Amino acid sequence: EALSASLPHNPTKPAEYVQGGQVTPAPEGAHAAPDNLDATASTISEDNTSDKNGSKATPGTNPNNGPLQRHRIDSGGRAITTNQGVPVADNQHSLRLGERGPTLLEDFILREKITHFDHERIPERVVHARGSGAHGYFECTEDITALTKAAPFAKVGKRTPVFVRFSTVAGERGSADAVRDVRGFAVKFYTDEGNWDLVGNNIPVFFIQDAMKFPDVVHAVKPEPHHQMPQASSAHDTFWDFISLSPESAHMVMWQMSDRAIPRSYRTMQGFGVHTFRFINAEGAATLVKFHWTPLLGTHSLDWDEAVKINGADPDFHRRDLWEAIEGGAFPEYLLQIQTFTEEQAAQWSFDVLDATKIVPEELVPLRTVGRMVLDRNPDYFFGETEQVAFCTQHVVPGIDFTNDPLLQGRNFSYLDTQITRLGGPNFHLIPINAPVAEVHNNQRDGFHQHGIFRGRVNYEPNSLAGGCPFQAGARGFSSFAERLLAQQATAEPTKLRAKPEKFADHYTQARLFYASQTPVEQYHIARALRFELTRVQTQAVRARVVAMLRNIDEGLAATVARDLGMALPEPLPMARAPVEAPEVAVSPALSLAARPGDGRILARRIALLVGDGVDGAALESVYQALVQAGAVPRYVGARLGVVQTSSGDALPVEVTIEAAPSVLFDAAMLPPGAGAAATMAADGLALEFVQQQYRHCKPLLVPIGAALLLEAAGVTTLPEDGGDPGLLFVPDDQLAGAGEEFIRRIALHRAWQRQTEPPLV
Ligand code: HDE
Repeated sequence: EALSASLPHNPTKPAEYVQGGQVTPAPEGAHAAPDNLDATASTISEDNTSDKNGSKATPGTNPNNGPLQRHRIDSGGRAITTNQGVPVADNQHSLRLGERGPTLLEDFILREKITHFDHERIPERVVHARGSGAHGYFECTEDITALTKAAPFAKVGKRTPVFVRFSTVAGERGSADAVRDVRGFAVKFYTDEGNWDLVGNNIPVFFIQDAMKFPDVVHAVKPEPHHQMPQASSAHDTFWDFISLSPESAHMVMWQMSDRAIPRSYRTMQGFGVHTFRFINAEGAATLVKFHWTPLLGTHSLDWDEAVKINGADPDFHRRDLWEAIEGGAFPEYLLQIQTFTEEQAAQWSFDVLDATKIVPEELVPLRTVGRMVLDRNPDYFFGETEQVAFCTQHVVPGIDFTNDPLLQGRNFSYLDTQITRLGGPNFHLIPINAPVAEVHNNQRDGFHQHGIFRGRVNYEPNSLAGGCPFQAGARGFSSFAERLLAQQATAEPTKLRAKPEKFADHYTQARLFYASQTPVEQYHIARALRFELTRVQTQAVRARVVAMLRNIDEGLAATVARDLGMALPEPLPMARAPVEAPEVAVSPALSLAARPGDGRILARRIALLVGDGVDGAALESVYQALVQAGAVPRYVGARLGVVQTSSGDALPVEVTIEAAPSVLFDAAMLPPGAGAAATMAADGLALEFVQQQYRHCKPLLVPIGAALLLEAAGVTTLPEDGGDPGLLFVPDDQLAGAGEEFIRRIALHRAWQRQTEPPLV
């Protein structure tokens, strides 16, 4: 009482309660909000209504439409103006002295237009430069208020608007999508207690354990500095040089060489928060947590040969897929799943949960579904939203806190810092896509691009002239978890040092776990990827060091890669610490892509129906309609645009040509129903190549028996011996009308990898 009475200026500032060098608790009531303010007021209520964004969003709509709405510009029915709003009479001609005379400096309209144009580019992100974004919402589906007080989990059914950006890491802004790379999976939650950014990847581990090495690993994978090659590729000397000298990357490299690094779609890949985070509940109790996003459509990838060709046929493959799926109403949906555990549990494990090169196997701590995320709206303006969105790992809200993972700690510095260069100053939070839906009040003023018009003369705290406002939120605000560091260091008090915990030195146990948990075809793909990458590496010693590293992961894998590179098996790389003899989990089926086949839906899958003169129009129409009903995107693909004549004399429109939409852009195909059309195609090299690639890339094929000759002409003469090719559906021509359903079931299987041989059959 006496203390607060003696501090008239700002009774909410704890530092003012320091007595004798000790921080004493603030007096009762000191942190309370002023009487005239509803301390529980939030900008979005649990019922999805909001005074601030005014959306009164009904379930299924995106409450974030509101705040962005007032920034949208629609020039329909409007005249061109200058940036000062002056109507422009002529936007075609500069001002000159006579038709053939010099242009006049006076032409402010020309100068404004050109000057703006000259400055239209901003620096691209130093990593993750190429990305694609989408709006949506997160919905809490399970009550976890016992674990966290974070706003998105306040109530089952609560929806929080999100913006998501998927990205590749190494390539530049204009590089191709289907490259071998990690994918960024960054989610910005616009919660009523401020923005929470969960800036994850589609791979749950990372190359390095300490932020100190991040500039090095990025320099190594980016195009080499002397000639700026190769673009968006890790298949070069500097990358593998770094990897082979950084054995902590062994686990990550296994993931990166797996099919995870060539996803079929952003809609068919998982996302991971990677680091161990902390949940904090209302009582201030902490639980360690790992975040997982799981796509309902399952996890599916491309074939490497296919990916290479896609990059030529459609460099925007993933961007287009996401865009078209959302435009078509096939909204991508992911479950948010968590693994939670205590410090005490984690301390028992053979790996350190602060080490970002380690996972917590699902067999050790099962996943628990707590919410779902639906992406239901494409951005209006790529630059304004997808390019200018600024994710920062340090954007957390009450209920979420960090751990001491040294990679995460470094990220918490880097993201805010990088935006200042990229977005031109410290006010990037005012850019509409970054602006919180929650209100922002503080005394951070001025700087480039300030948009606010702050009222009053007070821009400091503590103050009395503005009644102490804005005041400290106290118990309502974010306060860091009071972690007791000494308790972790049983033996000694911590000293300043540059070092790692002991368990960080085990680089191979989980690399082995990952490889051992892959299906044979996935293991084959890893070997093939390593062979490809290392063949591109020119320095023998680098190749040898990588194979030496592989020997510590799997002798069979090392032997295969060495054989394929035509080199002798080197000695294994010395290990900093022996792998764990009896790890908690030795094989984790959950690590295989096959573990998540999806829910059987084929939403926005692209299916080619090959057509030529003489095809059975009714059969085609029936399969086409069945595919449309299933949410897929069928296309009549022919040799040229126009129409083909069906066997019954009708005209069937060709929607796209093989030249413009080659095989790799389709997930499956139906060969032409009608021997005549099949025979014509068998004489067309492009059509043959189409069928060959559908087959080589293990895609489901609906083969009318009458068109089997086209398959043969394409070189598919020997079918897998045991007949075990679920991707080949032969149907008698008179039964095609009912074949759609079975075809859809085969498409949902994604690929018939059984077909893959070395060398490929066709
Ligand atoms: Fe990032 N990372 N990163 N990163 N990262 C950036 O921030 C960084 C790491 C991730 O779509 C940059 O805004 C450091 C792990 C994504 O806009 C930069 C370290 C994971 C995105 C940066 C890491 C990520 C980024 C570049 C090691 C997975 C794209 C531009 C300590 C959990 C976000 C930018 C978007 C972007 C730094 C490691 C994910 C420079 C220092 C681990 C998804 O700040």
